[in-house]
Amino acid sequence: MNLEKLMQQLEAKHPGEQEYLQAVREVLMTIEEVYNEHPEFEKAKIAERLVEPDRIFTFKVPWVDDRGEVQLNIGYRVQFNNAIGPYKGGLRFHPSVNLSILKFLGFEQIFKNALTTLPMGGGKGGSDFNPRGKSDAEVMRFCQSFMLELWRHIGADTDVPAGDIGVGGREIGYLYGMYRKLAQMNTGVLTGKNLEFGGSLIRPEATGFGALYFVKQMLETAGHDIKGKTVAVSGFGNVAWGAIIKATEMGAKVVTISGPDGYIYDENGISGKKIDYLLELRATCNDVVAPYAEEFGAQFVPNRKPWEVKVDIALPCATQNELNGEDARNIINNGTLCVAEVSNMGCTPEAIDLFIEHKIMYGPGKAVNAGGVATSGLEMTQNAMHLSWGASEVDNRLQQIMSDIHEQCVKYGKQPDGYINYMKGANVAGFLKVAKAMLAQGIV
Ligand code: 2IT
Repeated sequence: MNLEKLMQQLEAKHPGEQEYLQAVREVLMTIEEVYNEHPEFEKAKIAERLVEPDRIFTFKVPWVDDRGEVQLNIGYRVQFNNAIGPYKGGLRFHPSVNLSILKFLGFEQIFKNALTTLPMGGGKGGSDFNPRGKSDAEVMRFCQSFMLELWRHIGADTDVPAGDIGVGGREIGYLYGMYRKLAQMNTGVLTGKNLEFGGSLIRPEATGFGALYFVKQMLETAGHDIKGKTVAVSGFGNVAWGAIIKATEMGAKVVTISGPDGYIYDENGISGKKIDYLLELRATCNDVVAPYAEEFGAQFVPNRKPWEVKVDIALPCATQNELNGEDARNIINNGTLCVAEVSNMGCTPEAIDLFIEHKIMYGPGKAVNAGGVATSGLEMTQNAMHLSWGASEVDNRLQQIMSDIHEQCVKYGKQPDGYINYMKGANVAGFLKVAKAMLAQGIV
């Protein structure tokens, strides 16, 4: 593989798509060695075929707001790779959404889904719709208009969307209602559904729970116990919520959350009804964390990120590239043991290089946060069987899956000096599964 040449070609075809090019470079860099040991990969141009999405749909989403004014957004679905199963991945509704972001997320999803051990390909979609300040009725009309286009391209055995930033149970409900009406079918075409119409227990908690199962194993592998450790979390949405619940249950103390307005430092720990309060904050749709400080007498630090707080474990739970080189230097100086991305591509390449250079445990999003999509996979399984499992059945499977992912990372990421490069391990394990599937299925 000629990495630089491949990147140049990709850059020429997709100019300025920074997040997408960043995600591709990271994967190619870490798989280069194993790729070159398999001449059959080069011969079948696996790398070139893997970095290009199978197809992309973009569509207009017109809707009417509460004042009767017509609004327009753009909708997207990127179907990236379905060599090992139907396209699978979330929908993101956020004003920052563009093709670069959705292609990076779709690309990451291929390897993440491969790691889950379940048969799911990679896809992602969404819209530049901004849910901030919107009423329920506006969100419903937007979701209905969005599905009016999307429904043609998805299906329980072809492409199964779910939630991501800005898309939770409420949005999935509206999307599902419109799909059911248009397709005249009740199927597992979306995951993250409410329990009454085919959703799975534990799915709302799964991303955060899975992340903590993974972090616990990272720590144990290095001879540490999670009990009594302090944790910095960024974000305050669904992913942060699940992570805080499980970290607290495991005996760790979470001392921060954050929003676009700044971060909260709560030295007493975010537990009990403070965790429930996060759901209330989210439900206001104002996208701020400052009210937490007034409610519980904690410290609010405006316009700053939580990575300056001295903790044992750092968990980015907000969005891509939220932790940069400067943050990484703070984290290293503070003697932090472990950084695990619960958000997708939470750390910049500079931050990751610093962690690896300083031998700090670093878990990449595609391994750490895979419990979310894995439990979506379990929701698909239950839908296909027309039954539902109890919470412990789902949770046990989730724990087993996270443990399998950890094992794959160690297998392919352990260095001769004993340091585990989880980024390399996750990328190589995910890649090998997909590459072998592509190879076996010919040039298609
Ligand atoms: O980034 C992710 O893995 C998700 N947003 C969840 C995707 C899914 O299909 O459950």
